[in-house]
Amino acid sequence: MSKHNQNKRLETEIIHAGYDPDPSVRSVSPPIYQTSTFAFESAEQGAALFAGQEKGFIYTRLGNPTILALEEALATLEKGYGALATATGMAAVSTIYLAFLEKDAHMIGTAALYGPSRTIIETELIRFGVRADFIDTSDIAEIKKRIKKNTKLLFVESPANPTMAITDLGACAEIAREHDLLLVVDNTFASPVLQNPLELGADVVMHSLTKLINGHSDVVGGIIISRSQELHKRLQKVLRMSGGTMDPHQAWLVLRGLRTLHLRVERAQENAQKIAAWLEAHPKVAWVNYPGLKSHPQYELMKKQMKGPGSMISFGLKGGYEAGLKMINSVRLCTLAVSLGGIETLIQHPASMTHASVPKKEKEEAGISDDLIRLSVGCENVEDLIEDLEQALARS
Ligand code: LCS
Repeated sequence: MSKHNQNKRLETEIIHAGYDPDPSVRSVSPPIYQTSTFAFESAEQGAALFAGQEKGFIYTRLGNPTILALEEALATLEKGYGALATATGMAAVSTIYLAFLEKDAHMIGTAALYGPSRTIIETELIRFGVRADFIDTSDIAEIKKRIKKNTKLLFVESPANPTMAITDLGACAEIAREHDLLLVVDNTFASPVLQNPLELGADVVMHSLTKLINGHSDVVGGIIISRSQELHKRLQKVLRMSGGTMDPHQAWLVLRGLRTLHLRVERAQENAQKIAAWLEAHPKVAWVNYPGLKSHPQYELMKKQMKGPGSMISFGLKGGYEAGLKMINSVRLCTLAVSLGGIETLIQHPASMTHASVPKKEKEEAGISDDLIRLSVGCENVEDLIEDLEQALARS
């Protein structure tokens, strides 16, 4: 545990948590332990390590010092007992499902979940009898109605991808406690800078590290942070066996990106707030979903449970799908690409891209309409971004 891990303020923890200068050579940047395995001093020591009687590293799938530095940093930032780094965000999702959903179990999930987080249940886990109700989790009464005897998990994404709907996490935590369910929150869109679900009563938090936390669109990764030792141990057991663990070099890259998280989140959010207001006032724009606008249905809830609305916007044009396609084909500074949370602004069409795996009817019910365009606002100069969006709208 780093000496900096002493309840310092968030900006300080982002920069220091998880690592102190290495005692052997005093390197300020953490070493990359690019090794698959660790030598034992003796056969007896190897046996003691495997038996858990001695602490130490054995084999990188089971643990590695560079990966541990990232895990400790994120456990600190999300105020959890412990964290587990995974190969991708989807490895985090599937580890959570594998750990907590047994044969014939039922799950309640946010309808506008990242496409594959939903599709893996509906097309793969269904083979083991697992069923899920994907609903608008911002409607708390609806969650209560869907609970069954075999419901094990309440899996919430807030803000949701790509509708930006916000779910009351405190209310969900209460329901989860009352009905003996686990509340898991995908906190990718907020990052620990804007929202700490464990503090609001969640049991497990996860992120796609590919997004805001790494922040440079050059690495994939995921993380699972648990409230308790019991949950952490359960997830650790499943992750180590199923093998969706992280590589040391990947962990080092994510740690490097993490160290500027607060600066990037603040700047991108400032840009997003200006762009959302500008879009809302534009004559060609039909609607804008951004939790920082008073027109957002959960604007007050956002102010209550988040420190800010973030940098993701979705919107539709009066000219609908056709006009939207022309617009995203006409951007010059913004990049037409999936993913989000990087320093560069990305634009995409969820119905045919990130959420293509979700059937049309379910997409419509979840609010992922054909005209929806998603903008991940980056850290560029906001005037340059608005000029680019303006010229693209002129062509739409
Ligand atoms: N959770 C959320 C909220 C996501 O947005 C994504 C990926 C994942 C989990 C999965 O993470 P990955 O395995 O990709 O690291 N979202 C993407 C998106 O909206 N565009 O491209 C990927």
